[in-house]
Parts: sequence; C-alpha cells; structure tokens
Amino acid sequence: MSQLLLDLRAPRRPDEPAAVIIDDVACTRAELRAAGLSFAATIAGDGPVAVCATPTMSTVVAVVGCILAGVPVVPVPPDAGHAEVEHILRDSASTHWVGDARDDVPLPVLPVPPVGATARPDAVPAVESDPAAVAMILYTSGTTGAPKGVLLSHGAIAAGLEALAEAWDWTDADTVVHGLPLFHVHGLILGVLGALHLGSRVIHTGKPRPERYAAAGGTMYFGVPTVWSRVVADEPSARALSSARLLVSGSAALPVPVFDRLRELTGHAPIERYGMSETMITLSTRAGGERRPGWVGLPVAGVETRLRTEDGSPVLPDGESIGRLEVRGPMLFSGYLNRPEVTADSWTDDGWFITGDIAAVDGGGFHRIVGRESVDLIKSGGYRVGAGEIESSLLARPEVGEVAVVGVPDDDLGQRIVAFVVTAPGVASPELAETLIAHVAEDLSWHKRPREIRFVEALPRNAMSKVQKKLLMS
Ligand code: MLC
Ligand code: AMP
Repeated sequence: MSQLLLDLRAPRRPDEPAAVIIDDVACTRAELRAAGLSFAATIAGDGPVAVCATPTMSTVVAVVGCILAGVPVVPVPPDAGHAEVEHILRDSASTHWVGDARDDVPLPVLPVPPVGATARPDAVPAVESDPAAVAMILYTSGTTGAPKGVLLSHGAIAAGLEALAEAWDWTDADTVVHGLPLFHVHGLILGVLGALHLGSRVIHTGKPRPERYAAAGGTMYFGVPTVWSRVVADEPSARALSSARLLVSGSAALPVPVFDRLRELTGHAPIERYGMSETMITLSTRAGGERRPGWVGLPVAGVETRLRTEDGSPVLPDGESIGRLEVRGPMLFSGYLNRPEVTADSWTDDGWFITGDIAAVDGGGFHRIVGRESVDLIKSGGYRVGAGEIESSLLARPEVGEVAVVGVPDDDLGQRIVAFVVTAPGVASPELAETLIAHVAEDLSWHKRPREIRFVEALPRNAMSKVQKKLLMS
C-alpha cells in the first residue's frame, strides 16, 4: 500500500502552475509540499492538531503538514459553536489550534506558512507514516449524544482513495472541481487529499454554486445531491459541464429526476457512490460501467458487503428485498475515539461493520440504498446530523418543555431539520422560534440549526410513552 499523499511526497509535476486553487490562491505542488513541510517542522511530536477547516489554502497546508509529520489532524467545522468546539477539542485532546484565535479555544495557535514563501531551513523531511497510525479524527453525529471522533488511519485513507482511482479511472490527468466543506470525507478526503495523493489538479470553488462549477473547467466534479439539484435548475451552468469527464454525486440519495435531468442537460449520467465517515466510499458505479438512477453500484476494490435481516439471516439478491447493510474492507475506520463500547457494538461478532443503512442488492451485485435504519440520523444538504444532539441543545433553553427533532422531506436539502417544541401556554411566538434556531446555530453549528420550529401542545407518543417520530415526518 502506498504512503498517503503519495504524489505530493515526490510530485511527478512539481512545478505545474495552479495545481491547487482554493479561495483564489493558487500554488504548485512543490510550493504546497514546501509549505506543508515547514508546518510539519513546527508540530513534529505534538498531539492532535485541531484545524479550523475554512475552505482556504491555509487549511490545505495545515492538513498536509499534519499528514507529512505523522501527527493526527482534527478538522473542526468553521461554523461550530461553543458546545461543539469545546467537545471536539476536549474529546480529541488536541494540543494546538490552527485558525483565528477564539475565546472558547484555550490552545496555543499555530501559524501556517503561506504557499510560495521559501521553505524554512529546518523543514523536516516527511515522516514515513505507519499505515496503522491515525491520520485524521473526523467528528460525526450519532443518533444521540455529542459527535463521535472517527479514527481514520493513513492506510485506510490511502486504500480508499486508490479504490476510487480504479473505479473512476481517476488519474493525474484529471482536474477535480468542488465547493464542499473541508471537514468531512467528501470535500476534504476525496476532494483534496484524493487529488494530492493521485497527482491531479484540484479547484475549490468556494460555495458550490452552479455558475462557479460551470466556470471551473474541470474533468471530475464532486457534489452532494443538493448541489446537483441546484445545478440542473441553472440550465446554462449545467450545459457547461458537458465537457467534463465525470460528474459524481454522493453523501445522500440523488433523486432520480435530478439524475435524469443532469443526463439530459450535460450528456453525462452521473456516477453515484455511497460512503460514510466511518468507511470512506464503499460502493460506486464505474467510469466504464453501468450507471443506474437510484442505485449506487458495486463494491469498490477490496470491499465486501452483505445484507442481513433483523434476525441475521441473508437477504435475497433480487433487487427488491431489503436488509441491513454490512461492509468490510481496507478503508474502514479503526474505531471511535474514547468509545470502546460503541466501537464494539458497531461490528458484528464475525467482523462486519454495521452501517445503519438499509439496502437492496440485485443479482449482479448492484446496490440500492433505501434509507437509514434510525429516524434519529438526519441527512440535510449532505450533512449528517443527530436528532439527539439538537434536542439536548434545545432542552437547555428554559422555554422548551419537550422537543422532538426530525428530518422532513425537502426538495432542495433532501431532508429539512424541523423541531417540534412544547412550551408553557402563551410562550410560543415567531420570535421565540427565531431565538431557538439561533441558539442551536451558536451552540452546535450553523448547518445543524433547525430550519423550522413547530410549536405543538403535545408530542405523539405510543403506549410506552415513546415519541412516534414517524408521525411527525411527513
Ligand atoms: C452560512 N451562512 C451563515 C453562516 N453560515 N450565516 C450566518 N452565520 C453562519 N455561520 C449563510 C450563507 O452565507 C448563506 O447565505 C446562507 O446562510 C445559507 O447557507 P447554508 O445554510 O450553508 O447553505 P445551504 O444552502 O443550506 O447549503 C447547501 C449546501 C450545504 C449544499 C451548500 O448543505 C453543503 O455544503 N453541504 C455539503 C455537506 C457535505 O459535504 N457532506 C459530506 C459528508 S461526508 P448566502 O447569501 O451566501 O446564500 C459523507 C460521506 C460521503 O457523507 O458519502 O460522502
Ligand atoms: P456521513 O457520516 O456524513 O458520511 O454520512 C454517511 C451516511 O450518508 C450514510 O450512512 C448514508 O446514510 C448516507 N449516504 C452517503 N452516500 C449516500 C448515497 N449515495 N445514497 C444514499 N445515502 C448516502
């Protein structure tokens, strides 16, 4: 298996101009490597480094530097509020912070060298990384409680990227374009590390707006379904993508009408692929293979899947019967940080990771994702959000008596976060709704805020007093 950031460690085209463009800053691979190594020299031997993952060159340099130094990097959502930042820093035991100083971040701030500056004379050579060592701690939501730290090793990330290179014929001739956040698998690992590992160019567009995708002139475009649905709503921008090689959708289900419209406007049936923070990408249609609307294709290299019913028996591969999707492969995570019991519960006794997704598979091995097993994991705009964490945040407000958070279907976001709130009589008001939304945005993060608060007199409960969320989801 190769070292993570294979190409960047010894770039095949070190001086190609604008190999990386982000936030209107461009650099060559040699410049990025030099800046990364300079940063690496300042952190060698340190604990995890928390990086406020703004979509900037500084984030790219810091992440690259951590990987080259063999120091775990903790990408922090730049819109994270107090409770979330505090939790991530404490749980990860980060020792340093990269980003603007914040009152709620009690760590020393590390400066990041700009690309293009001369490398520091004491720049260390890249550390030969142990494939089993943790490269990244990614925080992701569960159904309850605060986000969990997903431990991804150097070897897992390299394996995951190389499997995608094979599935998508992804080479150093490609230019990857996307405008996704840099604190998740999709934007950071695939969209940045993938390009740097495989030697392709990468252009980050800032916000993933259709006209910015159209103007970028890439060969491979990455987007969550919300991005693709906005692209097809902007015909001229969509048509401009016909010169691309691959349009790739993932992180949530791509609606069939969006798939069809994209094919109509661009001449490309999009590649659909399925993944998780814990597993990277495990299923995908192929550059040279069938692309079927509503289906996410075949296991990528090294991955095996199986479907099990609730009682553990196998599911018929007839494309219709559904079951729990379990996976194994070299790109899977090494466990949740500080959560041995949750980690153990995520694997079956015979070594398969339980994804929590429900799927069907046909006789040819093509997979269709039907949905999540739990209503308490919401996907909104491709972001994974736990109902439990939003409920806990809202319950901290004195006005909130009871609350149930659900994802309701939404044409743009896939699911829209809606909080059903019970208050004391006479307290509910539009102003209170705004206050509660702002509270979640500041406490957790902007993208976790409910889009809507609905005040109700009582929550629907069953005979056991459990809230019947399905009744709230239409
Ligand atoms: C944003 N705004 C703010 C703000 N942040 N205002 C105040 N305070 C803040 N902190 C403003 C924006 O400028 C914008 O205004 C408006 O609020 C709406 O912003 P938004 O809520 O961010 O935009 P929205 O339209 O809802 O976002 C859609 C989206 C976003 C697609 C851009 O959801 C997104 O980036 N999703 C990607 C999620 C992702 O990468 N998931 C991958 C997980 S990995 P204006 O005026 O600028 O419009 C995974 C594995 C796998 O799932 O399989 O890939
Ligand atoms: P995250 O941890 O943010 O990576 O979210 C992972 C979840 O996103 C998976 O468990 C799925 O529920 C969902 N997901 C990712 N890709 C797809 C896809 N192509 N189709 C449907 N759901 C997807």
